[in-house]
Amino acid sequence: MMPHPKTTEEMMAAAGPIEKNLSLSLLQITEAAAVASAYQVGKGDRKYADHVAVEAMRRVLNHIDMKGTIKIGEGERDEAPMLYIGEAVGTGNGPVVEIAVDPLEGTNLAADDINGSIAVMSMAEKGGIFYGPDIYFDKIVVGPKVVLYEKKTGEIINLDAPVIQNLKIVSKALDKKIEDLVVVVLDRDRHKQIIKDIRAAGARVRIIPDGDLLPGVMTCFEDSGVDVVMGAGGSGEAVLTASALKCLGGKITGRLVLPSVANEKSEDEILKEFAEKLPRLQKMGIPENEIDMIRETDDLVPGKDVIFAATAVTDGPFMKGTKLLGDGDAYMTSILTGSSGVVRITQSIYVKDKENKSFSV
Ligand code: VTB
Ligand code: MG
Ligand code: MG
Repeated sequence: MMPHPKTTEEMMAAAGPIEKNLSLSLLQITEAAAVASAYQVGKGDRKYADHVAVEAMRRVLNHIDMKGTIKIGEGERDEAPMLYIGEAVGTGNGPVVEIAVDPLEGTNLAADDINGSIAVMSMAEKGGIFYGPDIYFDKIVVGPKVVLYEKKTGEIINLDAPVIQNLKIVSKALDKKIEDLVVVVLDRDRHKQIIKDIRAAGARVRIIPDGDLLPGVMTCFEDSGVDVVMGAGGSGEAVLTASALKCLGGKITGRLVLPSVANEKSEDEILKEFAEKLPRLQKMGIPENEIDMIRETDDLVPGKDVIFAATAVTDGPFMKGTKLLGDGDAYMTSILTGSSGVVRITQSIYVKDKENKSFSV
């Protein structure tokens, strides 16, 4: 017998305490960062755009009643102005919450006013977010239909398999010709081979300058125009992608790689970096023999009560960029989702002077 479909009430009831109590706070955090960086869009200073996003996030975070810890993000040392890995955030009263963050994902995109930059964060309960360094993560991201197909057939997406084999699985799972599949890949020298392989398999490649996190989320939306994301990006971005996938039913599979390996450096450089990074990795609970193990959605985000929010800074897929309406007023769209399965694409308008302002969206 078919399982009885869930009612909306049942879905709401399925939300854990973090989703129930902190979803709106999470949205406010990404919105605050997006507004702050919106003032810097097109100004060519990516570092400053990043800086204001970090500061805005920290200000809002520290008003929230929770015992939060940044588990993965950017900047590993305790030097302001980053939200550094290991930083304690929140008032210190309330639930224990683990956080993955990228205050401004796509700093270049924001600085040059190119589509796709977002302010993004995810949260989960204790032990719910992968604790790891800000290095690279080589990956394949696919949507829920592929996960279902894997379960039915036992044919599994595998990072070490030939590209064509993985694309054949996606093609069958989505019931699309390989020729019609769109694979998003970051425009980096390290991806020259994979781009060739995808094209040789007959699929299309969408090469993007930065920001392969949101395309990963898009794999979960039918007709979003993105079927797969492949290639190495930041590990923080991978955990954030995994948080969204966990809520939406998609899958990420991949492994951590050191920057020198990802960017094809000399043997000496690789050894040097390895020696530098190893103690740091070990301190985070990643022994040498586990650095390059395959990690999937549940390894990156073991949490059950997971929430994810991204607010568009510049225009992007299913979201309009943050618009500044004058006098500090702003209009923005976000995606907010949680483990219960509820997905919200929200619009927010911040109107500071209600009497003197007429506004449109
Ligand atoms: C990717 C991309 C990001 O960093 O994670 C990339 O999705 C990886 O770093 O938008 P490299 O630029 O060194 O390749 C970003 O471009 C910026 O965080
Ligand atoms: Mg980033
Ligand atoms: Mg960033």
